[in-house]
Amino acid sequence: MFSLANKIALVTAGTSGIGFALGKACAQAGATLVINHYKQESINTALEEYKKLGISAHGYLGDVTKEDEVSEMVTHINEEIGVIDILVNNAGIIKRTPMTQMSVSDFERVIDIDLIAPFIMAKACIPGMIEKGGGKIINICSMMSELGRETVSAYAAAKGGLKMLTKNICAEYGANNIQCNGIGPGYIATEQTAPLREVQADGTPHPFDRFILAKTPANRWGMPDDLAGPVVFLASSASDFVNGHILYVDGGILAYIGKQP
Ligand code: NAP
Ligand code: GCO
Repeated sequence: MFSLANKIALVTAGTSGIGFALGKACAQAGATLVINHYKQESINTALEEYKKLGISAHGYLGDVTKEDEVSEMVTHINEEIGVIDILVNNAGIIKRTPMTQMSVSDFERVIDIDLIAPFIMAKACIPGMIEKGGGKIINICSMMSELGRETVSAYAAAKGGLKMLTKNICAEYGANNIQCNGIGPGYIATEQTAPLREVQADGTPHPFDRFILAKTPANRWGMPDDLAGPVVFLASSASDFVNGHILYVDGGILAYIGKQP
C-alpha cells in the first residue's frame, strides 16, 4: 500500500533542500518523478544529482506564481509524461523582517509563492486527477501554520492560509477521490534555515539554534530525509481515507512547552 508504482509525481522546486528529499522519496517508492523550477540551471543540476542516485527524473521550467507558465507546464507534463497523480506543493520562500518594517511588496511576494502558487498548481492539476479517477495533493505547510514568531508575519499568514486551502481542497474534491493533505515540517536543516544555524564569530552556536534544540523533544534539527516516510504515506494508497489533515513532522515541537533554561 506504500508503493507509488505507475504514479506520476510532480514536486515543485524538487531541485534542492526539502523538495529534493521529497522527490527522491517518491521516486524510490516507485513513482515517475517530475520536478519543476524557475531556473533551468537548477533543474539541470538536480537531474544530475537524481541520476547519481539511479533516479531518472524529468524537469520542467516554470515559475509557480505565474498561471500561464503553470498551465503550459502541466499541459506538457500531461502530454509528454502522463497525467499527474501526485502534486507536492513544496516551492516556498520566507522573509524575516519585523512586520512594521516589511514592505507590502515583500509581504505580497511571500503570499504569492507560499499560498497563491499552491492554489494555481492545484487548480491546474485537479481536472486531470478527476478525469483519472483521483489524485493526491500534498501541501508543504509549517510550524507557522499553527504558531506565530517575530519577523515572519507574511510567512505565517501564507502557511496558515495554506493549511486552510488544504482543508478546502479536501472539502471540495474529496468526492472525486482526491486526498489533499499537508506536511508541517518542524525546523529542518536546509538553505532556508541556514541563517538561523550560523555559528557565531566567537564559535558559539547561533542563539536560535540553541532555542530550537530546547523546543524540540528530539533535541535536534530535522533533516530533509525525515520527511521521506511521511510524503510516501500521504502520496500512497495507504492514506486513501486521510483527507484535510496536516501531518506535523517536527520532532515533537508542537507537543512541548520547551526545556527549562
Ligand atoms: P529552500 O531550500 O529555500 O528551497 C525552496 C525552493 O523553492 C528553492 O529551490 C527556490 O528557488 C524555490 N522557489 C522559490 N520561488 C519559486 C518559484 N516562484 N517557482 C519555483 N520555485 C521557486 O527551502 P526548504 O527549506 O527546502 O523549504 C521547502 C519548503 O518547505 C518551503 O515551502 C518551506 O516553506 C517549507 N518548510 C521549510 C522548513 C525548514 O525548516 N527548512 C520547515 C517547514 C516548512 P531559489 O532558492 O533558487 O529561489
Ligand atoms: C523561521 C524558520 C521556520 C521554518 C519552518 C518551521 O524563520 O522561523 O524559517 O519558519 O522554516 O517554517 O516549520
